[in-house]
Amino acid sequence: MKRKILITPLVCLICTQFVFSQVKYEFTTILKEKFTDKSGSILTGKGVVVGDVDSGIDVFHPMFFFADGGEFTWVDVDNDEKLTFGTDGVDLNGDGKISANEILRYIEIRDNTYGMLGGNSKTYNPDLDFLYTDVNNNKRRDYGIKSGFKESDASYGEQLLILRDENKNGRADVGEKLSALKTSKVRAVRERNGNVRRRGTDLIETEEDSSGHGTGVAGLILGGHYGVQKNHGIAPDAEIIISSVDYDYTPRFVRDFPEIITFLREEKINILLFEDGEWMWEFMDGSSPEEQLTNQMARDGITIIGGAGNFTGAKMMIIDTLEAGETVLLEADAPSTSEQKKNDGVFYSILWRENSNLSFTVESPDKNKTTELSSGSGIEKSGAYNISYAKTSSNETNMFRLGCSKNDSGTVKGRWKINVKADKRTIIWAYVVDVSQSWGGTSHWVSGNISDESTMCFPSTADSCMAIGAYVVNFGWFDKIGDICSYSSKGYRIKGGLAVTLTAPGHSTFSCEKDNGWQIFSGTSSAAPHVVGTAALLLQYDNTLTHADIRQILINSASSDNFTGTLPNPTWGYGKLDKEAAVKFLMNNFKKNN
Ligand SMILES: [Ca+2]
Ligand SMILES: [Ca+2]
Ligand SMILES: [Ca+2]
Ligand SMILES: [Ca+2]
Repeated sequence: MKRKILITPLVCLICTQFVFSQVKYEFTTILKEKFTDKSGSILTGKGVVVGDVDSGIDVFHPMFFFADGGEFTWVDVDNDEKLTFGTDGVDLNGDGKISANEILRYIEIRDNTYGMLGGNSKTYNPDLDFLYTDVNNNKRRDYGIKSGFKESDASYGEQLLILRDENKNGRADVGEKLSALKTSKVRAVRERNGNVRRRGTDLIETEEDSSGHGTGVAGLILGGHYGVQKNHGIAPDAEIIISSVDYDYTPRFVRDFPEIITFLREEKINILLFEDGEWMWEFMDGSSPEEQLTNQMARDGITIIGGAGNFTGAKMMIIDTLEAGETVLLEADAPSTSEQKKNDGVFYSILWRENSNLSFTVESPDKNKTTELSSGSGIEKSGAYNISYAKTSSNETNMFRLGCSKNDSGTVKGRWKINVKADKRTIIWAYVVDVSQSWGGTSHWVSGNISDESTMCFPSTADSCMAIGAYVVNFGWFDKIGDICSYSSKGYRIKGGLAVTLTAPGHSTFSCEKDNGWQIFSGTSSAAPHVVGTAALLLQYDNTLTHADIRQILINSASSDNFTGTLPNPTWGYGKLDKEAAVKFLMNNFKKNN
């Protein structure tokens, strides 16, 4: 899958064409019980603002508008007691007549779930599809600036509506109500170039979601409408602000990370969600300015949550102990093409915490070697290759980093050998990645002590961040339902202490997809939004809850089973998210510390 966004590829599903429809699947974002806040309103995340570091969002998806445009009864113009598309209508202007611009049609929401949701029926399914008034009678829903709509237009296009299918028979019966969708749930988007789009000003002009990832994440948190359709996000009345990531070609892959986080802080969000995972050229010890800023935000009361990463099993990490005077050989293979991209760069970083001197020689695929490198920075020529290197340190962690390319923009294909020598006993953490920035380990270690012991990713390495692992629901490739996803990052932080705080449903869950679709959404990308949505419910109940309060509530209410074993542990953290138990714990047991 593209970049370091925390989703995993669907290759296995795509090539096998399973028929899923006969099985009943779990909607992991629907609470099994109804809860109300202190004033009697249902807990839907109302009043809570989530900030998400992500790929963007499809602001036109019907799941991202509040149903605040009024209630209407549809009019059975041809008197056949059925909702007849292109004939029947809705009297939006209340003049007692159905005018040409009030005729109803529906959008068939594309069901990209291999039949799991049972959509794509080519008939109107109120559980999944949306109604609209086909103002220009061209039989499709027009929307956006290009079709002449403005920021002030309800649902940013031809009027969207949802059916209140009161008798739950999957049809529009005479007398059943429609709710008009109006206001966007998206408060603002910081686009990839830093430009900010705001609801009420120019949100309608927001750039496309670059990969569709953020649309899936937002759908899990706050898509849809409580109690109306088959599926909706955990907190459908929350609002979201997206800070879109743009990726560079070399590490740090995320551009403008400080600005991305600062923007969300200034927007006064209640919850910050990291939907990006990095490992290259990071100290992984929480020392970066961005992680420090995150810690300050947590102290200021903002709840910080991130996907732990999909890094386990990727063969991109080595953990080894070198004795004094010992030399170890770390070997990596790089392909010429990496996820359809010419692989013209491979990167390494080696971290250690001891106050020891390490030296490195790098042998490029043409078997030329650098001199012994141990300090400073520069560029070494090694045959046809250029090897940039730097030794740096945070206050606590040492890093030796390498960036390797070939003359004349050639590929880095072949076997890379790094000899590491230590002057005293030293534990090293050694990472590799190539230009694909892929979870798939397209360039990966082939010798050395390849390890999955501690596979946590930045920026969930921040001290303040609740890092969320993913477990299997509905369908796993190789993993049992209920068990941890084999790729879910785990283990310990480099400073010690458990890396994973909690786990949540991550594979396979359902969310909306950009361009009017539904999709299967998987990865720690999917797990973290489940925790975010739950935190939004808690904050609606008590908006004085701090990051530490929410962490305590989630940990205390997390569940265990035969898969988790004794908790806490390095794979599961404090256990599986239990949404209902978390709300009950807050209502019945929680004592605020301050
Ligand atoms: Ca009719
Ligand atoms: Ca009318
Ligand atoms: Ca139209
Ligand atoms: Ca009905």
